[in-house]
Amino acid sequence: MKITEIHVYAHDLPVKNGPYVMANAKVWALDTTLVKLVTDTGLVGWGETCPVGPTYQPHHARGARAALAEMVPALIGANPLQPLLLRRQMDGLLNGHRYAKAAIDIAAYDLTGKAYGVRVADLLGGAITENVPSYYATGVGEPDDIARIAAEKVAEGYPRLQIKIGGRPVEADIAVLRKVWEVIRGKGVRLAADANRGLTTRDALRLSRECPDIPFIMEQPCNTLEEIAAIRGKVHHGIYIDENGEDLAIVIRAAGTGLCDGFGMKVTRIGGLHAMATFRDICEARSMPHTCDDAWGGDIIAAACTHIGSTVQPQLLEGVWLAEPYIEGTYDREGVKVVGGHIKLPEGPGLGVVPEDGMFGEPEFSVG
Ligand code: 0XW
Ligand code: MG
Repeated sequence: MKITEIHVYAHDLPVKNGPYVMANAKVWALDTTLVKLVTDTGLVGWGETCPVGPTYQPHHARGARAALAEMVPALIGANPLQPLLLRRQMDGLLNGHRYAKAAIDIAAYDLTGKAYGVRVADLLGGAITENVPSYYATGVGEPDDIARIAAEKVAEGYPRLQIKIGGRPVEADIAVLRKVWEVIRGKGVRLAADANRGLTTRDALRLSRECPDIPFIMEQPCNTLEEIAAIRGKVHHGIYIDENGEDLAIVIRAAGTGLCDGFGMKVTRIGGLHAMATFRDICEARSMPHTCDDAWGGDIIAAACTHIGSTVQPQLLEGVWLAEPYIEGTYDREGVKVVGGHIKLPEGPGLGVVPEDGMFGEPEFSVG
């Protein structure tokens, strides 16, 4: 099979009741990038990448499209059924920019699944569940508001909550975590306090010391791995790395040196589903829990995260986060949805999401 055409689209995803607030980003709408691979067999595959604004990570929407524009002319004629070789070819065309390469990788998995008549989860090793647990991520907010949302989401069936903190006086974050704990205590819900790089080491230490009775994990408390290493031995809580987990080499280093207890991981940041499966296996080898998320994105990203999430050992899966509860609209009739805190694995073949014809308008650019 050969790739004969590649089309790249930009598409707007408005945030319901925006903005969504994190320590370093406030978002009202997301600019997502869709990739359509067309082959000489007539089969097509879809990929997507969607940074959550330009300040969350060193990624941005127009950067993704510029990186794709750099690579796609040379991908005409490539075999999409060989994601590893495709990744190596992309690495030979452009250094880094894994979040853009991920859109091609996801589309290649979609095509491969369609070509063999199987789901992407099967290509990734096999699904262990058809009903994949999710988690709910609140924004940064006031104690009463966040505690109300926490209670609602637990009642809906979410097995885990992630409370956003950071970017303000740490007293406010401590008050939010205390209030949330009051309403969810005893309900068996796991808790993460995600600072999205937004705490100083001083405030991260204070947060942990003032909440020794609340069993949250601290997700990406500080900006750099060095800052995390500095607080690692002094805090009472487990630490997960998210934004700093930029590639597999960092994951190996963090796991190998005991820098963290788990990860928040994004399919596009690590380079796509191929790299994400390797990440999953590294974590399994060291019994490290992790999420299978993305920064943001529509149904293609949601399906990709759900397929890989379905293959993770249940005791190590911290959930698959979807943007679906926060955005309007779906790419096909069904969409990929969180219901009762869980996501039904799409049936496939491939990703199992077939965007409606013309729904992204004219491509921003095409080759082939
Ligand atoms: C909750 N998320 C997976 C989605 C937001 O874009 C950021 C994020 C995180 O864990 O940092
Ligand atoms: Mg995070």
